[in-house]
Amino acid sequence: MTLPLTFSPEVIKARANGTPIVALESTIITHGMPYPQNLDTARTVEQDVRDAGAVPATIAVMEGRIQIGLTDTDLEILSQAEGVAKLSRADLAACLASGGLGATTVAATMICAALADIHVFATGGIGGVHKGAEETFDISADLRELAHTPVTVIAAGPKAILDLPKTLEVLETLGVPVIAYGQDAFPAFWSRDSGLPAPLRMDTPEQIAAAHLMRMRLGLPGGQLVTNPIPQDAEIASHTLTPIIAQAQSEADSKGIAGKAVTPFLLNRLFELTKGATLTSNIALVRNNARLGALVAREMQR
Ligand code: PSU
Ligand code: MN
Repeated sequence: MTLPLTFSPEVIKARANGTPIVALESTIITHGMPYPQNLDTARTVEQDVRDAGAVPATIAVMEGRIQIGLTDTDLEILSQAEGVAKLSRADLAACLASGGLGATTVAATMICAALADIHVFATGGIGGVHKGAEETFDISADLRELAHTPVTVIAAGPKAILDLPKTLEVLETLGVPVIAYGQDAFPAFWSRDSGLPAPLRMDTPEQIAAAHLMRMRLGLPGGQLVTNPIPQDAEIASHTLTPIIAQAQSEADSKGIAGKAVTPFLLNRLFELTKGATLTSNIALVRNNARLGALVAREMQR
């Protein structure tokens, strides 16, 4: 049986020419940002990858096939579609088998990227261990995917809606290299410094690419998490966000929001409560990660 993979014309060309490719996820489009900013951002981030010398491959499931690279029409459909499935490792095959439409999370995007022989993936933030996980057991499948699938993921760190010390502990248990780019501190999405030290630090795309290739040579399964601090001018002070996150979290608890709905609910409430400031920052950090992703992909290709 052949894989249900469809490559966009741009990605087909890149594969033929040996141009470096950077995977991008689609849950950020369908569940992470409102329309029309989601569409604008998807287009802008793709262009950032091109401007940095690589080809973007935004990944989603459409009509029961894994699309590696979306056309502009695909992006328009996805950004406005209602009720798109949020696909993680557990849901991917079922959505494909039923011919459905779905957006891929970090975990599912890693799986699809690896199937397409793409080693670098840039996004905003990964999922992690949620606050109160000792009660709810809510730990994102993104963490185990990093331990399984050989893709280097460039993110701005886990969102401050998560429990960061527990997230780092789980990543350590799973044997996932957690690298801060250009600083010692572990970045926390909207802020450059979580107050926690990062387990590893790297200062160049070359180092990141070399470490990825070395893991493969050693036969170690899994990828790496590169945490790239948000640009300084887009940062939101943690003393501003902390009370707002607490409010959003308590609303989620009292409404009984659980499972897959937690992350989208919290992101949307933060957007409303900060009058859009979290979205502006989110866009800036995704773009920053896309540019670094392109540089790492170029190094990996050499
Ligand atoms: N970061 C964002 N927006 C998002 C997500 C992360 O800024 O929408 C998505 C990613 O796709 C990530 C997912 O993989 O949330 C994690 O969801 P969960 O906690 O349910 O695994
Ligand atoms: Mn979850």
